[in-house]
Amino acid sequence: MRVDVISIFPSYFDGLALSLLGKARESGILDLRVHDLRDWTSDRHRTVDDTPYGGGAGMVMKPEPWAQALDELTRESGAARPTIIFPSPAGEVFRQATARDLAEREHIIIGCGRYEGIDERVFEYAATLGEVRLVSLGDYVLNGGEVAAMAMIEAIGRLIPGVVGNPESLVEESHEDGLLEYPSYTKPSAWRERAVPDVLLSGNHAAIASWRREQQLERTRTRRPDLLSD
Ligand code: 6GU
Repeated sequence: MRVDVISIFPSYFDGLALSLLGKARESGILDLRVHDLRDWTSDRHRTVDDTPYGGGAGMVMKPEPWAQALDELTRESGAARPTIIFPSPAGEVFRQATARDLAEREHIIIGCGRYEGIDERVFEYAATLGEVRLVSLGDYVLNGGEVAAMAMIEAIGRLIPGVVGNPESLVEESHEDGLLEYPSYTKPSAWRERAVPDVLLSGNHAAIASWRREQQLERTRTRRPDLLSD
């Protein structure tokens, strides 16, 4: 999978190379390229923003650098129509199902906006080049799309076959089956007056499986009832 990120703060993404995804990049499974939006400006000050029509607080990102960047990156990859993601608190909510869907794409472009947003015409133009998705991490506001993009890249990247060493570690996780994960324990079996639940030491695999399922349901009921109702 190829992922192109467009940002005015490309160094945000340096840390991604250090984590789990670093291995995926070295082995060629994930071709992650981070670009500076200012490289597609043509004025001396490398301007990416301007005042909003109609007035109001803050600045809006100018359309032309975005169009230049999207044109070049879609042309360059050669592949089919890319998926173009714009992280936005006004987008659809990013879920595990979203990550699974996006992990199948050949080419993803992520456009990270800053300031009060990007000129609306950029989204219309991008839709002529690929499939546009506005995606939010949740109901709170970040200063820009970079942190959200990193979360999405990590969630998507770890689902690409070969990125996570043991594929079984992907299935017994929170959200994979719509429930929260069951609790885990390791040695010692007694620690600071706290014992590991007896059933886990019993060797009875059927009993362990049903205990874990109950724990998942109970946790989901108390912490995330919304997951059970919708
Ligand atoms: Cl994707 N972007 C911004 N700026 N804020 C957010 C978000 C995204 N998701 C939650 N808050």
